[in-house]
Formats: sequence, structure tokens, C-alpha cells
Amino acid sequence: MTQTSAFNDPSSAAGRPTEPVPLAGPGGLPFLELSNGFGRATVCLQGGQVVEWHPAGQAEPVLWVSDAAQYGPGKRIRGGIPVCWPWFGAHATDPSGAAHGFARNRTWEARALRRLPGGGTQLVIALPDDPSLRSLWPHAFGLELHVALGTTLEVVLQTRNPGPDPFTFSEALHTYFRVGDIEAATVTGLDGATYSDSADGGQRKRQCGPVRFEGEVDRVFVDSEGDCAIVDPVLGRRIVIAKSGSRSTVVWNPWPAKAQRLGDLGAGRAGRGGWREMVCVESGNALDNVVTLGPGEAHRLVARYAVEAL
Ligand code: TA6
Repeated sequence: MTQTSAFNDPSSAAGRPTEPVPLAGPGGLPFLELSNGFGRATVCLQGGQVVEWHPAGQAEPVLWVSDAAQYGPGKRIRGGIPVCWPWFGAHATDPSGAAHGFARNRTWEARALRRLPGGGTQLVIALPDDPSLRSLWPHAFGLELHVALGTTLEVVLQTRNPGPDPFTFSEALHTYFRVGDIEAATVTGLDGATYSDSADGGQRKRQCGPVRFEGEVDRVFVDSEGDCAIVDPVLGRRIVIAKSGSRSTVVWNPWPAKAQRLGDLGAGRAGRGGWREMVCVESGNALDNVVTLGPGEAHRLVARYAVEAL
């Protein structure tokens, strides 16, 4: 029997209090749970990582979290919405720099909870700046994540430059979505877009039709500002990914060999490999699309997820 992560268990979607409920979750990490008439979302303050979104009426959660995810201080959690910031991928100059930046390895703080018109709930969390981070990244910064649970899940990553000099950063909401079977799923909305194929030496290629999964897929689409959708005939749903403030889209599935190397994608619900039940469609700004902020400027990366029946 595959152990079901607390965030994957469809049977746990029962009604819960509507205020964020602080939870001491796996690994003793601090979590906040939001629930309202639209569903439930759970955020881990370690990494500022949304680890669950279960819309009311959906049999399956929309986000995927590995049943072998590691939970502990400074550890990245495999699944949900890791925050890649202030760099996407490997560090530009320091090979020892944490992949996808340091924001996902540090503890964030809850800053505000707002009731939204129409009954939604918005949680604001922030990554405190810390002079010790200058060795990793030589700029003062402000970084907030706004998570709004309503008919959609809206996630905003807001970067601010409080300092006297411009800085350039790359970023992504590295979102893991649950699918019934990756081999049956496709990603639409990228036809004709140029991508860097990380699974083929970073070669530049053009997407022809929907993205299909017949092997490892690791594509960074550049100058890609449109909406995407994950078409999942097994779960009978389409997950629509709308965005603004994002010019890069990343599509990733490791396939079994890389999943084996990564070691924490788990066995999956069907015991045929967790890699088979997930796909990442990430909204970000990377490669050709890095962002430069002048003194006092701010940037908002907005991703809005919705689920439709097929
Ligand atoms: O976004 C795709 C990617 O860059 C892949 O190349 C793979 O490395 C994935 O991110 C996971 O990275 P992580 O550091 O979370 O294991």
C-alpha cells in the first residue's frame, strides 16, 4: 500500500475551519491551512511553499506532492509550488549555490490574512531579508508570496528592490500538478513557441503542437506569455494556467531514469512511480527573460490556476 502524503489524501477534503490553521506538519515544519467554501489550500512556511490545493468538488487535489517528499529544516519539498528565487536553475557563477535559489530553503513569515470580495481568502507571507544572505546574493530585497483561495488559486510572487542599485534576478513558481497518467496527458498553449531543451544540451527548438510525454521533457519556453493548459483525459479535467508578469514557461517531467536519480518522487498512488502522476508547468522569468529592477521598483509574477471538466 503506497503511503499517501497528508497533502494527497482525497478523503481528507472534509470541511475545516475557515481561518488559517497553524499545523505542525511532517518534519515538525510550520504549515498554515486555508479553507473556505471554495476548497482548501495548505502552505508550508519552510520555503514559502504551497503544498496543497484541493478545490471543493474535485475528487483529486490539483497539486501533486511526492509520497516520498522529505520534510525538514532547509530541505526542499518535492511537490506543490516551490519558489525558485532569486535564480532559476543552477547559480550563474557558483556551482555550489543551491539550485533554483535560496528562497525555497528558508523559513518565511505569515504577514496578513485577507477576506476577499466573493468569499475567497488571501494569505500573505514574506521571506525576511537577512544580511547573512549577502554572501549568496549581494542585494537587499523584499519578497512576498500572496496566495488567494477562491474559484481559482492565484499565487503572486512579488519582488521589491529597496536598495540604491539595480539588480537582476530570475524566478519561477515551480508548480507540480497531479495527472492521472503522464503518458496520456498533454500541455497545450505553447504551439510555435521557442524553447531551450534542457534534456538535449539546452538546444533551441520550436514547439510543434501540444507538448506530449514520451520521454524526459525539460523545456524552458522563452518569450512565452500566454496561458497554458494541462489536458488530462484520465482524471477527466483540464487545468488552466493563466499568468501575468511572466515571460517564461517551463514544462518538466523527469521520466523514470531521472526520477530514480532524484530519489524522492516516490512510488505514486498506483505504485508505478510518482513521476507518472505529475507534470510541472512553471510560470517564471528565466534565460532570455530575466528581470532587472531599479532602486525602489517592484515586480509581480502572477499565476492563476483553474480546473475545468473535460
Ligand atoms: O524546472 C525543471 C528543473 O530545472 C529540472 O531540470 C529539474 O532539475 C527540476 O527543475 C527539479 O529541480 P530540483 O532542484 O527541485 O530537484
